[in-house]
Amino acid sequence: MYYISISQGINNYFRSELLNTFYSMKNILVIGAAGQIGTDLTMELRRRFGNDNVIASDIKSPSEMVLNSGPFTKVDVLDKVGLEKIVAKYKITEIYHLAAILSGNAEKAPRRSWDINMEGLFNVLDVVKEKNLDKVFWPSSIAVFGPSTPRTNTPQDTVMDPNTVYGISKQAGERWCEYYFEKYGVDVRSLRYPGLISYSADAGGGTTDYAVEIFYDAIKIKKYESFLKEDTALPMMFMEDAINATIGIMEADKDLVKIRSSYNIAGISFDPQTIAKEIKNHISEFEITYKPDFRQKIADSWPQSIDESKANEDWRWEAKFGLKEMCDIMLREVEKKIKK
Ligand code: NAD
Ligand code: AKB
Repeated sequence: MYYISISQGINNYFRSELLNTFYSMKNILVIGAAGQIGTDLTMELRRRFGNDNVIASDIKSPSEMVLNSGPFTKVDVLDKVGLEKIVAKYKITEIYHLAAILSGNAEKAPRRSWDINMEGLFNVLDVVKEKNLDKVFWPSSIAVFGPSTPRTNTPQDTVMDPNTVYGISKQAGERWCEYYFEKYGVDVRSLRYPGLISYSADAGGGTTDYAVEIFYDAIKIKKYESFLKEDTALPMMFMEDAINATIGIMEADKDLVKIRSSYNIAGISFDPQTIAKEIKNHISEFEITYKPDFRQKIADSWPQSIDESKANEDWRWEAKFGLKEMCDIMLREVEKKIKK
């Protein structure tokens, strides 16, 4: 017994030393950590790589969960000098750059949104290049596609004619990411996220936000007025899948990441009437009505479903959550949150 506990102690000691050595090799900066993805991504990165090794940053304060679990620092991604100081102070080795203005909000402030989305990306890419950081993640979106793109099973390489400020910035961003990889060897990795569905933080002003809001209204008032028409199908993804894809591509061997613009990932495709039906299976009184607004036109220009075969082949990506599993979790977690 005595010997076993000593050997366990030694094992534990070496395991924690090993983890410390591993952790100390990796210091991650998350920019946009107060947002919908940043909140969940920061927590998962901290769980995997250690709280102190994941520095959260944003222009606004993050959730208490993020604030209380590790370092947080305010930074405007447009302030390159500020960014450099943080990179030096925390000996950052890799960056997840999430700060952006999403599709709906960007249409309300085009030039400002362009500046944040593009100048922000340039600042991050330049810091990674100049300070010789290991790698950087930057998300693109299904918004890179446009009205002339094939709308079902949209291929990785196809016509792209985005007609929103946000979509144009994502398409330009993809080109620049590939350019920085080819010209300067910056190890940039990127995914074209579908609409993301989560409960930890609110959605950030996009066209797919209805698929998050609907759960809150279904639980609070048993009805929802959708700003998209009933048959507007879009690709969506549960956040846990999105986080796994994000960390998955960042942790993949460099040689496996063959596309340096951005990878298609598919998720689940559904329209408002289908998700409403699934919610009704849990809340029988739930009713949905439709009042399309300016976001309808944006949604009409985006794919309905995505071909993700390159991501499946290159770095073995596979999603786990279907519509039913996602709705079960969302209803349970949003209810808990509302009751708190
Ligand atoms: P979000 O709006 O919820 O979060 C963005 C965060 O960036 C916010 O917390 C905001 O305060 C911060 N930010 C804005 N301007 C900043 C600045 N100048 N400096 C520092 N921080 C700033 O967005 P999200 O949904 O978390 O999206 C994160 C990224 O993923 C974005 O690039 C977005 O385009 C992309 N994306 C998101 C989705 C989705 O469905 N959520 C889908 C496709 C792509
Ligand atoms: C948006 O609707 O703007 C985002 C996205 C799909 O990029 N959710």
